[in-house]
Amino acid sequence: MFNKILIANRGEIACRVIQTAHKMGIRCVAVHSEADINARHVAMADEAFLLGPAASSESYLRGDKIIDIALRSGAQAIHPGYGFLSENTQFADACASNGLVFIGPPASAIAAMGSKSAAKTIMEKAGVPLVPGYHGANQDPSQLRTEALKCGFPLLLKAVAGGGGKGMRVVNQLSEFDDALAAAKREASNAFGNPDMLIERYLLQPRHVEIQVFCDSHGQGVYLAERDCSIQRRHQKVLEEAPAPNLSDATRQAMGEAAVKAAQAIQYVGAGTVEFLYASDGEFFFMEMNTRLQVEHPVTEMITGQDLVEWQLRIAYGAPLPLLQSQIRLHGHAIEARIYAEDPEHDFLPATGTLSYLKTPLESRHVRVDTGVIEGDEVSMHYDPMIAKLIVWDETREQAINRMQQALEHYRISGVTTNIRFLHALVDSQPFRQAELDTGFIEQHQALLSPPPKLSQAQVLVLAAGFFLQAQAVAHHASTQLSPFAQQNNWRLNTAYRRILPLMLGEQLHQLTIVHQLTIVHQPQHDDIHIGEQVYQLHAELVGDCLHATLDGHSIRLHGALNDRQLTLFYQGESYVCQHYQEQFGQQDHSAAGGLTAPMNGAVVAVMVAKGDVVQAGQTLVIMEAMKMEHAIKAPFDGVVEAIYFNEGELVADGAELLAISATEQEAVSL
Ligand code: MV4
Repeated sequence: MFNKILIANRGEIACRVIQTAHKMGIRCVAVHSEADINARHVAMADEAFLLGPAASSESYLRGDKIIDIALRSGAQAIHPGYGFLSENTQFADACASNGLVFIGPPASAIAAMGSKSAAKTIMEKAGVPLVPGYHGANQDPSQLRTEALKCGFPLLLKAVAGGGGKGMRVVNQLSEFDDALAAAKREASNAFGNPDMLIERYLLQPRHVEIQVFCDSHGQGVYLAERDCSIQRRHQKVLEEAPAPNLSDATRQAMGEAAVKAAQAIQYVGAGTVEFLYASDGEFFFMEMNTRLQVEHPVTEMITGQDLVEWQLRIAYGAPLPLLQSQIRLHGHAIEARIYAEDPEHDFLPATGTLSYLKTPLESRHVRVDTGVIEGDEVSMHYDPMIAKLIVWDETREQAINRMQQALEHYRISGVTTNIRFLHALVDSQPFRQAELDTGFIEQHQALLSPPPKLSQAQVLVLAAGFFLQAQAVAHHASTQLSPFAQQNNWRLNTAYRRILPLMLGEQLHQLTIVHQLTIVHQPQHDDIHIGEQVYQLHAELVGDCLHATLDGHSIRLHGALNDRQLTLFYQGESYVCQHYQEQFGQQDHSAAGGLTAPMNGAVVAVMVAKGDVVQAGQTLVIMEAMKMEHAIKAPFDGVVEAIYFNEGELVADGAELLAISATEQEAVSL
C-alpha cells in the first residue's frame, strides 16, 4: 500500500480522505491556500504546504504546484477529492507522467464522459438505456427539426458540452422549436464554446437516482446500490438518501448492472457514479457519469458498511475489488443533509461570516458529521458554501427521518446564516415523509418549506430575557462567590426588584420590564416579564449553554449562544437572533475630546435640542441611526448649544461634526 499520499483538496473531503488514510497507516500531505492556513484539513494532515492566495485559481487549481509538492514531499499518489482537479484530464495525465498515481479513473475515462453526445453513443452501444431522442453529429437546423418531430413534444434541448443543468431548454411544441434552438445554440456557444445540441424526450417529474460503481484495474466491476438525489435546488443537491425509496430489487439490479456496463464500456477504474433519470412508470435512462467520489458517498457507506475511500486507495494501488457483487449487502436506510452557509429567506444567497458558535450532534452509529470547519473558522466567499454534511442511519426510512430531525436540532451554528431550519422543514414535510420524491420537489412545496416560526415573538423575548439574566447571574456568581456579599439576597427576602431590558428582535426594539420575585415559601423564584401590557411568568436556569425555562407553566429547553451582546437562541431546528440593546453613550473618546461628531455613517433621526439651549453633561443631544440601531449622542459636559449642523432625516458621514456646544465655566479647561 502507499505510505504517503497528497490530498489535493480542502474542507470536509480533504478531512474525510485523511481520516481513512490514517486508519490505513498512510501518511498525508495537505495543501492549502493562504486563507486555509489554520484549516482543519491542514491540522489533521502530517505535513502541509502552502499553495498560494485564497482564490482557487491561485491555489487549489494549481495542478503544477501540487505535482511539484507531491514530488518534493515523497508522496506516491494524489487524491483529488471532488471538484477542483478531480475531473481534469490534463491533471490526471500530468500525475501519470510524473510517476504519481492519480487516485481516480484513467484520463481517457474522464474524457469519454466529457461530451454528452459522445457519452450517449458509447452507452447506446453498451446497451445502457437512453432517453429517446437524437445525439447525432449532424447539427443542421432542418435535421434537428426533423429529429424533434420524430421525438415528439415536450422535448428537451441539451448542450452537448453542458452538464449539471446548464444549457438546457424545454420546447413544448413545434412552433417554438426554431426560436428555442437558435437561443439554446447561442447560449451554449457563449457558455461552453460549443453550440452543438442533442434532443431528448422531456420526462415529467423524474427522479434522480444514481448508482455507485467501482471498477478495479483487473477489469472487474461492482455496484453498491443507489442513492436518490431528487431533492435539489437549482441543480444543487440538498438531501440524498440510500436506498432510493420504493425502488424494487429488480429495478435496483437492472440499474446496477446497466451502471457497471456503462463503466466498463469506458474501461473505468476506481469510484464512479452513473446518474439515471427514473421515470414515474419505473423506466430509467442514463443521464451522465461522474468520474469521481461524490459528496453524497456517505449514505452508500452507511447502508453497505464499507469505507469507499479505502476502496479507492486499494484499487488505485492495484488491488482487486474488496468485495464481489454477491458479498455486497444492504442494511437500513441513510439520509444526508447538506448544511450550507446560505439564507433560505433571501433566495438562498450564499452567506459568509465567522462560525462564532458551532455545536455538532453527538456522533454514533446513527449520526455522522463530515465537516472541514471548527468553531471560530471563517466562511468566506472563496470556496463552496457547504459547512458540513450530516448523515444519519437507522433501520427504516421513517426512523432515519426522525434521527435527521433530531440531529439537525442538535446542530447549532451562530455567526453565519445556514439552511438548517430549511432542512428541518424539508425532512419534516409530509410529502418527504411519504417519499413523494421528484426533481421538482423543492419548487413544488415551497410553502411547506418556510413554515411559521415555532416560537412567538413574545416567547422569544421572554426566553431571551431569561437567558441574559441567567448568564449575568452565572457570571456574577462566579466573580462573587467568595465574597460575604454573595449572600446579600437573604436579607432581601420577600422583596422584589425591577430592571429594564431593552432587546432588539429583528428590526424592532422592545423594552422589557423584569420584576424579580424573590423566594416566596414553597414557590420557586421567578420573574414577571412585562412586554407592553402583557405579563409573562418565567422561571429559568442556565446549565452550560442550555436554558431550562418554564414559561407560564410550559417547560422548554433551549440552547443559546451569547456573543458580546448578541444572543442566538436555538429551538427545535430554528434559531432566533436578538440583541441586548445598549445606547452608544456618545462614544467615550469622542466625549473625552469634547467632539460631537457622528460615530458612524448613518442618519440623524432626532435633534433633541435647539440652538441656545443650556444642556447638562450626559443629556441626549442627537439620535442617530445606523444598521437599524439607534445611537444617542450625548453632551460631554455642561454647556450651551452654539450651532446645529444637521437636521432630522439627513445622512451624515462617520466623523462629521453634528453640533457645537460651548462649555460653561472651568469645564472648558477639559477641552
Ligand atoms: C432531463 C430532465 C427531464 N427529461 N432530461 C438536469 C441536470 C442534467 N444533468 C439533466 N437534467 C435533467 N434532464 C430529460 N430528458 C430533467 C432534468 C432535471 C433534473 C435532473 C436531475 C436532478 C434535478 C433536475 C432538475 C431539473 C431538471
